[in-house]
Amino acid sequence: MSSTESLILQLHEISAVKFGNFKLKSGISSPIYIDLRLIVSYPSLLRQISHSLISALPPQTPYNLICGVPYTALPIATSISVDSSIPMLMRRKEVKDYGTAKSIEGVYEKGQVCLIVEDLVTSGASVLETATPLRALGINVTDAVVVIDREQGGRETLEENGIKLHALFTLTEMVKVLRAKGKLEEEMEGLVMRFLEENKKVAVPKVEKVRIKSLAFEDRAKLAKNPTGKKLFEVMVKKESNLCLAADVGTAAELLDIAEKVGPEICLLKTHVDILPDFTPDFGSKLRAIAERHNFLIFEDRKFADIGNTVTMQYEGGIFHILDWADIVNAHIISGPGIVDGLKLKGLPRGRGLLLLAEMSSAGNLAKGDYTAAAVKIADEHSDFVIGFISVNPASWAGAPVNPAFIQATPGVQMVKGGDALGQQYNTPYSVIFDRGSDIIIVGRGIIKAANPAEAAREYRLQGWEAYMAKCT
Ligand code: 5BU
Repeated sequence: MSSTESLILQLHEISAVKFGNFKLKSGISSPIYIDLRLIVSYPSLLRQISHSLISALPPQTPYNLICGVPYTALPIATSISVDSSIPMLMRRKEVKDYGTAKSIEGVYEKGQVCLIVEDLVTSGASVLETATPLRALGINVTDAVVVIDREQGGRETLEENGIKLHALFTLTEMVKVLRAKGKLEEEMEGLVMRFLEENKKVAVPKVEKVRIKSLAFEDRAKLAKNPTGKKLFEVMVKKESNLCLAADVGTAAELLDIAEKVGPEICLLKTHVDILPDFTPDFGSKLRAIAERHNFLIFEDRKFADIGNTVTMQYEGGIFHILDWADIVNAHIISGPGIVDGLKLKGLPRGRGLLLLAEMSSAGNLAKGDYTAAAVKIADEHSDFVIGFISVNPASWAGAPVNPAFIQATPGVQMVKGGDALGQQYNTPYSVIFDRGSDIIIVGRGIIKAANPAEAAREYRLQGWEAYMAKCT
């Protein structure tokens, strides 16, 4: 019996592979269920798997670091590291909002090569989620080794991202061995093979969708008609940053302080000026001085929503004089295109830009479907003043492709998918930029609540930029 056959039989023996009728996390029913977390209870099997994984690599495979995809592959990676005396790195799935807020733990140098270890590859997304922060730190990732390849597009997706996949066996091979060894009835084999075939078809379009190469920000800057839109693209390129800080702090003094600290990492700083109890008329000029020093733009998240005539007054007047200091403001389109005419009347002569709210990040919001499409239509009619959208999933927008001169900026971003107690919904930087097709990540509490906001901002910038680079190659 080959060592692969022996491994497959042992996995079946400990019920890490089961046949029957299982409801998967995604809601679909599956005749096969694989749970390699169980191997931590069988040390000799764990050792055997680690040895086999290393043997599965071609002899010339370059690597001097090992990183397991959290969580199932962590013990496997640890076992390989201990066995081969090659140091390991650990990726945090959730970045702590205290301490150092690092996503990669361990000692490394730029230019080292890290082998990624994973238990099961389906689409390849989880391997990429681990490769992205490593690459962002200057660590090379060229190979990934995995116990089981589900053959659902993962190999191809990783190949396109410069990662060669080495698998101990495919799911089909596993099913064939179990059938040959009498562990599986013919009928169940048929059910499983049919299930795999059907799910292969489901996975393909998803993989192809994320592979549409994006136009670089440099090229999009040339298409922008509005000077602020153009400048924003240029700042992003110059600073290698697609990070917007949502500076929702308690006072104007704190806001100016965090702007100074985080300034080098961001392309844009977003304010809610009406939450600052110590606002004074010189706030705008103070913030603009910091923005100039660190080369970022200022976005007042005012969310205008009234008729054109009213918003002209709200934009330039009152206590805040937003028009004087904010490069960018945003507006709902609930009141119709007149709101854009009103804001444009004041903003365009000053070279300002406008973002339209096409989608929102909060649970149950009503900005979807026809509403989102209406925002795109209004933007097209005012592309001299509108610079883009607040959006959540622009890659999913139906109809004609959106003009690449428009910038997509997405709130609801943290290192881990989740939400808060009041309806906010979070996606990761990688998923927002790479999967959902946005350009700018807007991050508030993920940065301002970190013990070291500048360091946290740097981590968000690197992840956001790496995801953008991955989209352009
Ligand atoms: P957070 O701390 O990262 O959750 O802050 C998000 C910021 O983005 C906050 O200032 C919100 O007002 C803002 N926001 C949002 O969260 N969702 C939206 O759809 C829009 C703005 Br529009």
